[in-house]
Amino acid sequence: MKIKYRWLLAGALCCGCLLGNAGTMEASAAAIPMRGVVEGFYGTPWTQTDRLATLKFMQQQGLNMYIYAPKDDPYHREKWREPYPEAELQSLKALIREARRDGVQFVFAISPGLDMRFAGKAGEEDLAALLTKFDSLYAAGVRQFAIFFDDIRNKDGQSQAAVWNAVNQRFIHKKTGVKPLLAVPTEYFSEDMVTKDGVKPYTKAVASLLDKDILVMYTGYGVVCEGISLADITKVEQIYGRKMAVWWNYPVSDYRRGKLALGPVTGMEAGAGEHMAAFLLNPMEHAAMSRLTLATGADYAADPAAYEPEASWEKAIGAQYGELAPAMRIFASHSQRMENNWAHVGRPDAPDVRAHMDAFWQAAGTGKEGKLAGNVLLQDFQQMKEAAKTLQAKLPERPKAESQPQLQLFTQLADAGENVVFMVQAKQDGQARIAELFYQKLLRQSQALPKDESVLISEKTAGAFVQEGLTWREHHK
Ligand code: LOG
Repeated sequence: MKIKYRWLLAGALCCGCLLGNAGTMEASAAAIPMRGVVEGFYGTPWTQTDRLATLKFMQQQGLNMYIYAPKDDPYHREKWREPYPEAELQSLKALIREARRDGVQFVFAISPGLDMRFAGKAGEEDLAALLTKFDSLYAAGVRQFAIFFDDIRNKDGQSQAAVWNAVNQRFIHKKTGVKPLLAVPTEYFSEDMVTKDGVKPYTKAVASLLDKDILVMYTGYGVVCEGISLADITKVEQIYGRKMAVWWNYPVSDYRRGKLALGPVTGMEAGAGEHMAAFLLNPMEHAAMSRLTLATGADYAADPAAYEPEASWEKAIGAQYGELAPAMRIFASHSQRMENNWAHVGRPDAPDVRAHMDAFWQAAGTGKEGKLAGNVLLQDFQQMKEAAKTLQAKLPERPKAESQPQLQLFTQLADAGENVVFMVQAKQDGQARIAELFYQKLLRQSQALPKDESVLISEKTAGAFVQEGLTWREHHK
């Protein structure tokens, strides 16, 4: 473990300021009271090393809450009734100690909803099992707890509320020094809470029955969505009769694992932050590469009204990557948008380069202008290749390991992009045979690209440009 932990130190030395001079941020009066990380993603949970390093990082960023909720820790979800084996319990204790040192509130979450029974004797037994589990974690030093019912079949709001309230009254209120209980309901995004006829039965039941001192988390209008509007958060605040905690699903990438989410927190409407009791970011399974977004989330939560995504992102890149900042800025710029048929979040990938591409196609075939537009793009591709090369050579071990596949694809796309420009320019210069050679090369390069979504970057910018080049060729044989 000691050795693994070194990447941080090595990084600090190598980059000058990976950790060093960030200093501890003071919370302003405008800060969202609880702010931090919910390790709540599917997939390989963070390692102990990741978690210890993240807690330290959080302290430097002024983040004060870490919720332990890895979906694939069996003792958190699937085998929630079973006690932690001794070794795992010792690891948790070490985290709790570290969190205390760092001024971070450690919250233990359980997700019992896959098979929890609610009624009759079986219901009593399962409630008892949950309380026993919480007892063991209280003994280990945990002073704040959460019960999550997201992503389950059960939609019995009344029974779920009874569990939350029973735990609240029998455990949270009874034990010394325990902070309010946190809850994630089964309808945890606002579009799922209402129909055109009003609030749905599940949410209505939970909202009306749940003890007022229980903190409720929600993810915005969707699971993964563009942002939190003032109207949306106040609507949910009214439904639940309390200020909501936000579970923010960026930079989490478990639904699109080939992509790194490296952009800033975006889409937070003015005034929405004042209605947040908590702001918690769900990170990527890649702990080191999650830090760019986490730093911007820290800025947002420290003072929502003063937050500027671009400035905060630039600051984070500079603070975390030092002399590598220019290269990281180029790479990260191409890896911000997270999108599929149901998820939409983050800034578009490299919009400046995309604009150059659009200008290039617009000008293609128009002589001098086309040449100029091509040259601008060639410069972009050159910078991309240099950035990837620099990062491959100089990134500390952990961030490098986490971004290796994407760095490689980034280089491939820049190479192929160059060939598109060369091909089009040769054709326009009347050099059909040379254009054909570039086309053959482009074809080989495009065939070498990953066929599935296991590695992704710049899908609608550098990625799309390769396809656009092939399509152009189809029309200009
Ligand atoms: C899960 C979460 C997952 C995220 C993104 C919540 C409350 N729950 O759809 O564990 O990481 O979406 O895939 C979720 O967001 N469910």
